[in-house]
Amino acid sequence: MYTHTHTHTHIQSSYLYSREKTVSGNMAELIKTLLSFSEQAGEIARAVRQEPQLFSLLVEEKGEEEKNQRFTHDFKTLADVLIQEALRYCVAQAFPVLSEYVRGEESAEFTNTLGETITVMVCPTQQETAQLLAKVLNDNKEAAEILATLVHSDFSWQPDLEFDKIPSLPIDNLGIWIDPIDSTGEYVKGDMGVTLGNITQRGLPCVTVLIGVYDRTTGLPVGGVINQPFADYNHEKKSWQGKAYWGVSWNGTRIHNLPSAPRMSADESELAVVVSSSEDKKLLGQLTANGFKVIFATGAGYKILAVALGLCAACLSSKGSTFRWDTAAPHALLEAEGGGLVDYKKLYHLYSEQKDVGADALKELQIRYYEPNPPPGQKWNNAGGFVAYQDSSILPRVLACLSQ
Ligand code: 2IP
Ligand code: CA
Repeated sequence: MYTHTHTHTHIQSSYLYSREKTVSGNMAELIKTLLSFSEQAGEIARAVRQEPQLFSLLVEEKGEEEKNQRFTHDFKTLADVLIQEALRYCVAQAFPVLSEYVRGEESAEFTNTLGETITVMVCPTQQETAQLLAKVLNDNKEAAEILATLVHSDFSWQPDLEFDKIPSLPIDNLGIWIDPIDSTGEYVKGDMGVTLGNITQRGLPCVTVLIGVYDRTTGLPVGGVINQPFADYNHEKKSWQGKAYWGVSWNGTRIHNLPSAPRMSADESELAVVVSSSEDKKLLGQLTANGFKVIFATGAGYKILAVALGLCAACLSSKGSTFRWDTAAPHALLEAEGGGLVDYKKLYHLYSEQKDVGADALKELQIRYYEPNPPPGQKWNNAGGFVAYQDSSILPRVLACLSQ
């Protein structure tokens, strides 16, 4: 098995890799293209926020049927829909064989303030895209032009050295999940961020662009890209800088650009578990009573990324508050590190019966990304919750205290 880590790479402004020029179908090219796209998505996300008038124009409330169980007010933004549709376009251009296998959180329909419903898509030319976007933006041609320019820009970039180590694996049997902007609530609010230790609990740093790649036969994640458009704030320049992380795990190859931070050992007295603020209070009490440090953070993608970055030992969600698009990308990063993301309820049940969970059982319990849940459940809901880990030795300790 091949594993390699190095310090994470900031995407540089000196772009050398051009995705437009690569149409070959292998894993290395796919990840490069997705990473380059994620940087473009980050640019769109930042551009929309930096223009306050544009931003207020773009925000609209989600329809009743789309509302997340927990949020009374949930938002989707044109940035969300635009990023998703831009990925669909980008994949169709570079990898036609995958074009019908891109799934996303958002519906491409957007209603402008005049009540007109428009299907947002990227058109063959910048001019056509600008015309379409102008309709969404109540004929604000200037705003439409800025966005169309961003969408049609060729975001080529300098790949990090690890890329050369990704084997030329075939891609024909893969599928893609995108959550164009995870933590939309924080994106709309736009706060700078509140941190506890190394973890940002809320604010713009919790916003991520999540792109997960899975095997259509096994349903398991095989690659992923996470872009954090608002990772660091530069006070001098008064602007945000992004970070991007990627990982590949397939047929014994494990490679990623996550930092090689020292992993926490299960013996450490105070282990951090990151959870949603809506997590079950009894469960939180059991964790703290057993020496775990419980940290609340927003953003499903950000929380699991925190595990992949080694900032906490695990991320736990006991309820069905996330969807496949929230977990596919960070799950792939964890797999690339030798970790995983398993169904919480199934894991708990197995542990209760056997008081042990072996490697084979863990493989079985990994969340899969190919098939929807049977009715009456919500199609792509992670209904049994999940536990995300970098090192599986943490699981028995978490489970032991939960079954007390
Ligand atoms: C949300 C977002 C929320 C998360 C929720 C996701 O996705 O990541 O932050 O809740 O599960 O569905 P929490 O932060 O409590 O974990 P989106 O912002 O894309 O709707
Ligand atoms: Ca999400």
